[in-house]
Amino acid sequence: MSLSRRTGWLVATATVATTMVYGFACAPANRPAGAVGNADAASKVYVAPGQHDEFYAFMSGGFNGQIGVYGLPSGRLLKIIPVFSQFPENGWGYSEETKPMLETTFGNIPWDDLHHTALSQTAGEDDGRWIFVNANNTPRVARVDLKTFEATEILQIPNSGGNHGSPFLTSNTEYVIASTRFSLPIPQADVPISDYKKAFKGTISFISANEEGKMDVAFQLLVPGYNYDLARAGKGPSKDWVFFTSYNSEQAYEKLEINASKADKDFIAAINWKNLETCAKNGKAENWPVDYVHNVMDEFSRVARSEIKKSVKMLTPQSCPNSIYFLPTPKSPHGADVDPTGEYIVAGGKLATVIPVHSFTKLQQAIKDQAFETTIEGIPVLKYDAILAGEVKDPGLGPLHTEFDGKGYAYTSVFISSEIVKWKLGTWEVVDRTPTYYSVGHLMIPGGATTKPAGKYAVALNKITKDRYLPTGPELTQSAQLYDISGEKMKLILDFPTTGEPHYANAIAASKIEKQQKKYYSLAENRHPQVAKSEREAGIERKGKVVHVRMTAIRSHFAPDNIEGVQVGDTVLFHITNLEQDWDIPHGFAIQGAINSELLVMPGETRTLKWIPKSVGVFPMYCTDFCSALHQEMSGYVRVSPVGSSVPLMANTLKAKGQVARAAQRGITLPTPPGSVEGHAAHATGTPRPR
Ligand code: K7E
Ligand code: CUA
Repeated sequence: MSLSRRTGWLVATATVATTMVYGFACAPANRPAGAVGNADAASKVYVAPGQHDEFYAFMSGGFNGQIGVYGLPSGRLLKIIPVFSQFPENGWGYSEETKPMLETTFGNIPWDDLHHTALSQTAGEDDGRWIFVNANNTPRVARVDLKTFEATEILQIPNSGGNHGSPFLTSNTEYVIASTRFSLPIPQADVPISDYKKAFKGTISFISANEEGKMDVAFQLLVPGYNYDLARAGKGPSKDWVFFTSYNSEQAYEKLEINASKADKDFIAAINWKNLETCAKNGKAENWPVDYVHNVMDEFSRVARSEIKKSVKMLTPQSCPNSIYFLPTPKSPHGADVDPTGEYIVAGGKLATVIPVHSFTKLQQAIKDQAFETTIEGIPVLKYDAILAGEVKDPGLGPLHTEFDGKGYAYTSVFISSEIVKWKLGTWEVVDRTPTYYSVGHLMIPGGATTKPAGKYAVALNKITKDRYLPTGPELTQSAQLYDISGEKMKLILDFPTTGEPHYANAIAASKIEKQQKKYYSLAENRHPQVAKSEREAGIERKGKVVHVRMTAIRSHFAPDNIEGVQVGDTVLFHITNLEQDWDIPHGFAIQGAINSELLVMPGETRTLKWIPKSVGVFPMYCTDFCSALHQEMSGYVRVSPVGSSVPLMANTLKAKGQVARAAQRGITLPTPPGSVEGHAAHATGTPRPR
C-alpha cells in the first residue's frame, strides 16, 4: 500500500468535494459497526474441531517481513513463515545455517518489508509448488517451498530502488518479474538529486524462477525514470506480456504527494517479455557490472550458502524494439490486474474517478495501426481511446486492486471509501458494493490471479480496524475480512486479525498442498558437515579458540549433556542433530546468556547455535520445545573456566563416558554399527508429545 494511513487521511481531506459528488462519507468512524452475528454466517466459517479448512491462505506480513498462513474459511492461524526477518521462535536468521539466507551486498540484514505473494503456476493455474514473495526495502525476492513451508532461496535484485512491484509470475513460472519503485542513477553514482530527470532511470527485472536453487536475473529492461508499481503477467492470449502500472510520469523528486499527482494520466507499461527474452538470447543486451547476492538453502546439508553475482544483461527499449508500450491510464495508477481470460487489463487509480479497463485485442490492433500519441525515450505511447475497453463509473474513492471470480465479475478494493465494489466485465456496470472495516488495501479471491479462480470467497485485507476488536494500546491489529461471494450479493461472514500488515495474499485449495508435506528430514541423507547421526558420533573438538560440540537430541536427552573445558571468550558452536525420524517432533536448544535466540531443530536436521561465554561458571542449557513427558529433564550444563585453564575439554555421553570426547579430540570418529540410528529404536516408543 503506497498510501500510508496518514496520507490516506490527507487524500481523504483533499477529496472532500469529490466525496460529496459520490454522496457517501469516507470517514471510517461514521460507519455502522457492521456486526455479523448471525447463525448463517457462523455456520459458513465454522470448521469443526479436528476438521481441516478448505483453503490455505498465505498472507504477506508487511513490515514484519514474514508470511502468515491461515486456514479458510475459519481464519485460523496455522503458521508464520519467516522470510526476510529473523525469527527467534525457530532461530531463522540466528542459527549459523540460516544466517546466509539474509546476506546482501549491504551485509546481513535482519528485516524487510514483505508486500506481495505469488503462488507458482503451471498453465496459468496455481500448482502448489512454491510461493514467491518480495522484499520491498532492500530489493530481493524469495522462494518458499510449500513442502516444508520454509524459504529456500533469496535473490537480491540489483539496479533497483525499492522492490515494491514484485513478484509477478508468468503463467508457467518462467519468470518472476519485478520493478523498481524508486528510480535511481543506474549504475549507482554520486549525483545531485536535482539531476533526477536526466540521471535517474527505472528497471524491470526478469528473474528465472522455474528451477529450484537457480533463481537469477535473466535480464533487465532500462525504463524511463518514473515510479513503477504493481503488475500482472498476461494469461491465455496475452501470456507473453506483463503489465506494470507506473506513476510520477512528472518525474518529481520532491513533495511527490503534490508534484507526482499533477498529470491527468500516467501509464501502464505493456511489456512483451517473450520479445525481450529473444533479444537477450540474441545478444542484444549489454553486460552491466553490478554486485548482487544469491542465497540458497542446500537440501541435504540444510546449510545455506551465499554467492555474489557480478553482472546483469541490460536491455533498452531501443536495443529491443516493439517490446514496451505505454498505455495512458488515469491517474497515479496502483494495481494492474488481468482477468482470467487474459483480455482485460484493469488499472486501479489511487486518485482516479473511474476504473479504466484496457483491451488486449485493441492493444494488438493499435500497435499494428501505430495508433501512437507520442514516443517517450523510444517507447510508443498508445492512444487511450484506441486501447480502452471501457470504464467503470462510480467505482468509489481510491480504487486499488482488482480480483476476479471466474464467473464474469471483477471485485475492486476501494481504499478511501472503504468498500469492495463488484462489477461486470464487458458492461462495466457496478452490480454490488459492500463496506469493509476499514480502509481495504488488497483483496484476494482464491486463485483470483489465475485462469481458474475459485469464486467462493473474497478476503479484504484491511489497514485500519478501529472499533472492530478489543483495543491493544496505541497500535491496533490489522485484519482480514472474509466475504461469501458465491451469490449475487457479497456477504461479510468473518473478521480475523492478522500478523503484521497484510498487503497481498494468495489462497489455494488445501488438496493441492496438504498431501505433499514433508514430515521430517532424512537422517540418513543429512550431509551437514557437523552431523552426529547417532549418540556415538557425538563429540567435542577444540580448534584454537573455537569449540565444536556435536550434540544429539532425542526424547528426552541431549548427548553429551555435560561439557567441561570451555574457556571464557571461546566461540562455542553447538551443532545439534535431532535424531528423531517422526513427524512434528522438533527439539529446541537454548543456553543461558546466548545473545542470539533458541534453535528449533526439525527431526533429522542439524542446526548450530553460536555462544561466546563471557564469564566463568556453570551454565545450564535445555530443550525449549515440550517434546515429551520428560522434556523438563532434557537439559545439561557447560562449565566455563578462565582463559588458559588446565581443565581438559570433556564431554560426557550416556554411553562410553569420555570415550567419544577423547576420540573426537584426537580427530577419530567412532564407527556406527551398520543400519543403527542409535537411540531411535530405544526411544521410538517413548511418550508421545502432548498436543
Ligand atoms: Cu496496494 Cu504494497 Cu500491494 Cu499494500 S500495496 S495495499
Ligand atoms: Cu526435547 Cu523438550
